[in-house]
Amino acid sequence: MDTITAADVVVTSPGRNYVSLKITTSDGVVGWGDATLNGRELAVASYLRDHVAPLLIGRDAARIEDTWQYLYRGAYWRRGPVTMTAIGAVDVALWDIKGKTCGQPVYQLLGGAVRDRILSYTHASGWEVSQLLDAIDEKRALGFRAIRAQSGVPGLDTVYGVTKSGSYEPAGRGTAPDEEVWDTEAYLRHAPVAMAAAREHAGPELKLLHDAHHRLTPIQAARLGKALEPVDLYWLEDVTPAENQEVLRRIRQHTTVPLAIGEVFSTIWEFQQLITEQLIDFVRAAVSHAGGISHLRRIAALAEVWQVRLAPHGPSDVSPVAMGAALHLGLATPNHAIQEYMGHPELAGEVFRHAWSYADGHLHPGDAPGIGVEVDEAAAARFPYQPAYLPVARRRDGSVTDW
Ligand code: KDG
Ligand code: MG
Repeated sequence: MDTITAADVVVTSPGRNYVSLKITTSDGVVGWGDATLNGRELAVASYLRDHVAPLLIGRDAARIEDTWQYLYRGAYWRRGPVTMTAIGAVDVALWDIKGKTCGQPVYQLLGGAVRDRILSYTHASGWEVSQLLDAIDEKRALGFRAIRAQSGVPGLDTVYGVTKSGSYEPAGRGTAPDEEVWDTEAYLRHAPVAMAAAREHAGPELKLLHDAHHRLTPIQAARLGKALEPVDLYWLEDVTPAENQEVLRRIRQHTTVPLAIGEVFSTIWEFQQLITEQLIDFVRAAVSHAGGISHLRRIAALAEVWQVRLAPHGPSDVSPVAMGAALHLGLATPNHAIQEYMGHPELAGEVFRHAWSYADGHLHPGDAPGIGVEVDEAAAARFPYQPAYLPVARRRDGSVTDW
């Protein structure tokens, strides 16, 4: 039996913060998992170090599902992003170990490839509409056939997904979150104009996506969906905060725009109503935040029954380790639709070496045994953790709203 002999947490900040879990076995096999939770990195690091790592020592590394059940059901205080990200890191590290032990890429252990490559989408953003159109051209020149488009909003200084300076990273460094002023009415006036310009510029074939980032009430969401119907979006993402899933029914009654939700959800139970009532078209959970490969696979299987497709979250805060894990799952999952690929800071390339690759609008996990992503611990040590937070949004009257 190959038992777990060590579970170590590596926190590093090559351009942004990443938390990785390294599991070592008695046979000397090392597996890596991603435990990054944007703006709450140290909470997961502590959960892993203080409450999970000691329980892993001596366990059979081959028993991935049993370990998942032990960490989920065996903890009375379960669910939630911190817990589920920690469990996800353990799960991915154990799949990595199993793949390395078998000498197979993980997608082979999941049943083998059901597609040759994975369609990906990236982000294009511009403060002015003309800059957005230029950004779309740049991303198309890189081969992308699916692009998420976000623009600035007249009258606002900060808008989700876009900056005046060009490059965009959701978390700001510092010991407290930046505070942004948000005006939903101004956004609702401008977003249909910007997206219509994007469609007119790009032509009919480009898959265009847009993220409303939890900002709307149900009736505002319904109105935006209707207004965007002529744009023929691939999806409209996170229209409402969606803790209250009943409201999605009302939105569905009013618009046929495809809806994508779920990057902040971490369990199948949070998706249950959205999927079984067909309130969404795409599941947006990340391997890292939703309990790893084992759990996201289960969410995808439930979604398949209801013709809902998997489209894993893949911004810069989903580390190259979780990106690799998502690609193995994507290659082997019939109802996988598309993988978000925002890219990572250049410095992250010094810490994470990955077998997955991008070419011509598509991603592939590669054929290295396991997940195919290794963390260079010496390089990681050169980039110590930097406090960083996602912003907080306030309405014009000063009250806090969803970011
Ligand atoms: O950490 C927050 C980001 O991951 C999130 O804002 C990115 O909405 C996002 C997306 O769709 O990539
Ligand atoms: Mg999103």
